[in-house]
Amino acid sequence: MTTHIGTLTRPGFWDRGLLNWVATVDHKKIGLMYMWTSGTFFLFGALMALLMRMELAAPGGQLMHPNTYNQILTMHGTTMIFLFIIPMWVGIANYLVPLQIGALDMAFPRLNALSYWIFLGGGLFMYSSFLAGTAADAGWTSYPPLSTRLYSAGIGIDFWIAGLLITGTASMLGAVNFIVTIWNLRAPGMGWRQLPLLTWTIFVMAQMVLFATPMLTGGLILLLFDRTLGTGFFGAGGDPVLYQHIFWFYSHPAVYIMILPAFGVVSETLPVFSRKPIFGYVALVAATIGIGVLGFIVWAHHMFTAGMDPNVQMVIMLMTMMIGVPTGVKFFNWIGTMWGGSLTFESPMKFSIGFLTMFLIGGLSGVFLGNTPIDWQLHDTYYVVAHLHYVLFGGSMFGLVAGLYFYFPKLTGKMLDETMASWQFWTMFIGFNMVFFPMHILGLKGMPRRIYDYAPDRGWTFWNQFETVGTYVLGVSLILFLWNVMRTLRKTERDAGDDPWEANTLEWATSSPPPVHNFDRVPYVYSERPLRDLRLGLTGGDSDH
Ligand code: HAS
Ligand code: CU
Repeated sequence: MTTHIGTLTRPGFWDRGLLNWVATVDHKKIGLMYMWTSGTFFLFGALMALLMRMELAAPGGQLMHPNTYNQILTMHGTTMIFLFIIPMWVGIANYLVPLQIGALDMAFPRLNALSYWIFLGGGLFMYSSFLAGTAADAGWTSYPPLSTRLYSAGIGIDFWIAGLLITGTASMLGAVNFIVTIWNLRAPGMGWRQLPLLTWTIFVMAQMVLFATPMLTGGLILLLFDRTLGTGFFGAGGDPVLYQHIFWFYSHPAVYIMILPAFGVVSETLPVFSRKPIFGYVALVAATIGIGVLGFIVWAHHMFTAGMDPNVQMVIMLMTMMIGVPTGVKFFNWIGTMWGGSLTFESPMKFSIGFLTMFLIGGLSGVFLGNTPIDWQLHDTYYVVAHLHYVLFGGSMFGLVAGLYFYFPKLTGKMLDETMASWQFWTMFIGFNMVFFPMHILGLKGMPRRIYDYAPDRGWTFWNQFETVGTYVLGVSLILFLWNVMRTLRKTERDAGDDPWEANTLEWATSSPPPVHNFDRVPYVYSERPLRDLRLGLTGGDSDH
């Protein structure tokens, strides 16, 4: 397939087989490569989760050496955050943002390809530490002194640092690209008030990436100096709490980087499957920006127990409570969108509702943890592990799967099987709650996080066993999803059509999958629902649809 548009033109040699993917600068292919790569990293992350749950199923050593457990714990968290959720959203955004705004491609197609290859290199580099014998073992937060040479002498943490520096570079390049694309390449008529809500969340997310990531970069370089050059920024003679400030100045915004696109996805799906306009478009945009700003001033709620002035704790606590407000605004708008609508429960809607309910639980446990006296009790217990999985799995992951079901027909032209999707939803919903709800109870019973074993007389055994069984249920759900995807990809007929869900935004105006140049003709945009305008002929016959 040869293309004829500007920089996209490629000679025939590069059009063949794999070369076509290696040399591509098409945002859709790059998006798919991000998605396949991060999906593969997810499988490794999930395997490590399974191993941890098998180890914790009963008191006493089961499978592995304690240090192996630490490595698996660290690489599980790192993989899920840096190599799965964030790049998966980048992939989805890569595919969809230019389509949603009616653009030909990203603003800098070559930079886009470069970002992907740097990301892949960083991920593989980090994983190669397994081949070198030791992976990082100080948790995904890598706090000194645990992460200093004194406590972790192997090569693992050095690989971890370098890997993150590389993938961080890819993130920043990608962020610049998204910002410029959304700023400059919108379709005629599409002002900020008409920008699709998913694109809005990507726009804010990209700015958070751009402002937060340099902080992590700086911190990691100093940590690397401590480990390799014998400096004392955080380690011997230095200040380990300084590392925590730097780390969380990045990583707290990072949690909203992981949730904002999920907010975007449900803001797209809920109106479609409620057959109503989104309730409170402006409020939703304002809340997205509000979260983006507030996300930068609450980082110290991760450090309440690190020894902090009580007055500072009070301020951080209040800020942390405040971030529930824009999130709550979103919540009530989503409920307002569904209220009185003609709801249908196709797979994207099921997962969107799964998102709403599960993220609510995670958000509320976050508010509890934001209260200093409560956090003094619960910090570093399984309660925090429960919170982070309700927001990241119950939130980001459910939102992600909703998005995958919603957009799969656009990406492939084929519809996934709804019966299997339903089975997948229920196994995921039940398995998820089996694994993670009891973690609240275990945390309240004092079970610390990041342990590889526990004594039989602590009363933690039953719920740990229960959680391990839940992990198998989640495993079934994952297999159902992969099976559904593989089976559907092998189907020959394209049964989806351009707009299977009767959706609202421009990506549904073009064919499924879209042609290389995205649109034969970009319609003029009059509202935030240009496709509905076209369907109902509200635009004065501007189009032949
Ligand atoms: Fe969090 C730890 C507080 C949202 C992810 N969070 C983590 C960690 C991760 C994570 C990964 O203050 C662990 C890091 C590690 O490894 O150590 N988090 C919050 C708060 C919110 C929040 C207040 N977190 C997220 C999101 C994440 C995420 C989103 C990723 C996707 N989190 C904390 C705190 C810790 C923490 C402490 C440190 C714990 C420790 O000790 O280590 C908020 O953004 C949540 C807002 C959402 C809601 C729900 C919807 C709102 C409605 C409005 C009405 C509700 C009101 C609340 C007014 C609140 C419906 C008051 C009512 C009550 C009934 C309480
Ligand atoms: Cu936080």
